[in-house]
Amino acid sequence: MAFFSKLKDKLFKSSSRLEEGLDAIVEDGGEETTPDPVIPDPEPEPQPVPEVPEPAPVPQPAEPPAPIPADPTPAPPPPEVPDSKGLLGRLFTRNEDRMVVRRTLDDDMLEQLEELLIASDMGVDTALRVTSNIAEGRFGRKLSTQEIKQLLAQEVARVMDPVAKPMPIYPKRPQVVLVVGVNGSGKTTTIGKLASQFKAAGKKVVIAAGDTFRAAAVEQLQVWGDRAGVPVLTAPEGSDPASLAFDALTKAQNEGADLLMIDTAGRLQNRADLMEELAKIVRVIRKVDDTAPHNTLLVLDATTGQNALSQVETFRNLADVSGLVMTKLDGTAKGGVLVALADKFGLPIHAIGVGEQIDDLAPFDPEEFAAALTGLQT
Ligand SMILES: Nc1nc2c(ncn2[C@@H]2O[C@H](COP(=O)(O)OP(=O)(O)OP(=O)(O)O)[C@@H](O)[C@H]2O)c(=O)[nH]1
Ligand SMILES: [Mg+2]
Repeated sequence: MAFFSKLKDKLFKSSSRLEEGLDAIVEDGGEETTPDPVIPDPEPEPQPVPEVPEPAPVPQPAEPPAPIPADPTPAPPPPEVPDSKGLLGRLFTRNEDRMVVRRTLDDDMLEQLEELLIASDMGVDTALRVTSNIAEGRFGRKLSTQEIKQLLAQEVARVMDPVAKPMPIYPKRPQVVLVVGVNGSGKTTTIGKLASQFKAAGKKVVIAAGDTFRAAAVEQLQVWGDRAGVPVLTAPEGSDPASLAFDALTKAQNEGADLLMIDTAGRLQNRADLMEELAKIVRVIRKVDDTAPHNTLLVLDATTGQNALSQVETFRNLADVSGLVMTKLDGTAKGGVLVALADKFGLPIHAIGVGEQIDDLAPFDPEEFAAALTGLQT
């Protein structure tokens, strides 16, 4: 799948860390083995004759015998030239290729696996659970790196499956989406990307520039609004973000918008005043619509690793976080933190950011993510 290779490329740092670690673990105490016949051949079978011209089932009525001059024998199945040519050589190469290092799954190996997963930011609890699931029923078996990758990807996908949910869209108009997170996590960028996607899906979107602290923040959001083709409602620098949110919602209602996305200033968990301000935004928009906000998205930066866990805890206590977006999964070796988040909180993961461009926001797909994270070739 095209997207898979893109995600895998983008998650290169996470997958290469895991891959290198797994290779080292298996090689440490492993031994070369010929392939176990039970283990499925990871190489794709050679495709039968895609290059051979179609035999044209219906005879061409009065055509001269011209069109396919190169093929004098019409009926017999095409000789499999590549196979017959180098059969011995091929078998030989394949045997060579398929000599694999395997290591017996024992306590030592499990411990090393746990350490590797912890080092990949999966968190201690999740790493232990994942490894014990891998070990179950397989203790004493010889496993290759590829087999461990498959098992690991399977376990990761199992943890992630229940949380992979796109941002829900409700019939309520305007649906209010409040976007929160610590400084620099990617809130503004994510709003721009989401606005562009919703607009492309036919929604009438409005953005409110609730980060009124910095003039630059408003300008940045306006750039994203222009890119996405979506209006941005602003207030003067230093004005009260809650009153901007109030005005924006009133306006969005009057204009019949489908979605109002409210950007907010980045706030560190330890700044009580900023946290209080966020609570005020929520109180004030509820005066216009007591069901708002309908989504509170917490944007997390994957490069912060384990700190993302405490961010979820803090923001969840303060603003009823309904879903997560994890940004900057490109270029970090800490992608494993997403597994820890899913395992610990079970909050929906709506999307992942894999770059700075407008289309670098992907829906979260557990199987793709698991394969990309573990470096599994599919
Ligand atoms: N590589 C990469 N960079 C990203 C991604 N998302 C955001 N960024 C970059 O991260 C930086 C911060 O992004 P912003 O969107 O400004 O973050 P913010 O949360 O709005 O920041 P504050 O408003 O200052 O709290 C910018 O340089 C973005 O281009 C992503 O998925 N991948
Ligand atoms: Mg911002």
